Amino acid sequence: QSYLEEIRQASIENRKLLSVLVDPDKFDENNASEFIQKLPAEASHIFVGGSTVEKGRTCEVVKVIKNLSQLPVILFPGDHSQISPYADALLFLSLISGRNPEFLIEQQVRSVEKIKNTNLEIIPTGYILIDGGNETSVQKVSKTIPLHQDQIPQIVNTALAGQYSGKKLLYLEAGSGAVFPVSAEIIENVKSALDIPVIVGGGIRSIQQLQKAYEAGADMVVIGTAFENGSFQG
Ligand code: 1GP
Repeated sequence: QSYLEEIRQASIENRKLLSVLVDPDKFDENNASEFIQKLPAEASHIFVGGSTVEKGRTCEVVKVIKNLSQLPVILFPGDHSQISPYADALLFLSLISGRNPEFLIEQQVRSVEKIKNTNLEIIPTGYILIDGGNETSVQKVSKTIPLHQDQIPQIVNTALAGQYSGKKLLYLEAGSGAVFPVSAEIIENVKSALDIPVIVGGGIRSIQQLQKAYEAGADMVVIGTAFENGSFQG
């Protein structure tokens, strides 16, 4: 079974995917079963990760979720400390919109010892940070400047550079808690230029925004904050 293959297949068949992002620092194990039960029926994946996570928390959280849910659990790590062998797959991220070697290669090299003896499926993923109207923690932690929403050719070229260098997924990120999500125009342009599946996340809080992202061509949408605090406008 390949999780990447499932995402690719869904993309080909135009079956839209919805990933719920769990930030281990904000996850309350005591309410875990309630949280899982309340997830929308459309949820297809659970991502686990955050910009900064207290050491060791990721493993605990992944184990709790794996016990309660059948959904694939995919790591979406902010750094190498957030790698857990109990998850199903790992987005092996490179922050290709930025020019900070720490998140282009250093964290990746540092994660190898933790990954190489696990069964985690490694999914090379190009990660592009786009301005969402506020300074998000990914911007602060990565010390990179997001691409502006107007810079569409630059965003498309960055995405294509990711695909040409072998990334299997492309993630358009406005940052957790973004004021506004990645625009439909950006998603349309990136999707039509690329052959690989496109993931979109950051600042999506309503069914309208979710539909808009899907209609623009997102294969998978990631929602964290709005499910975390129960504020999603369904
Ligand atoms: C962050 O894209 C995700 O990486 C989710 O963002 O918390 O704003 O939903 P939100």
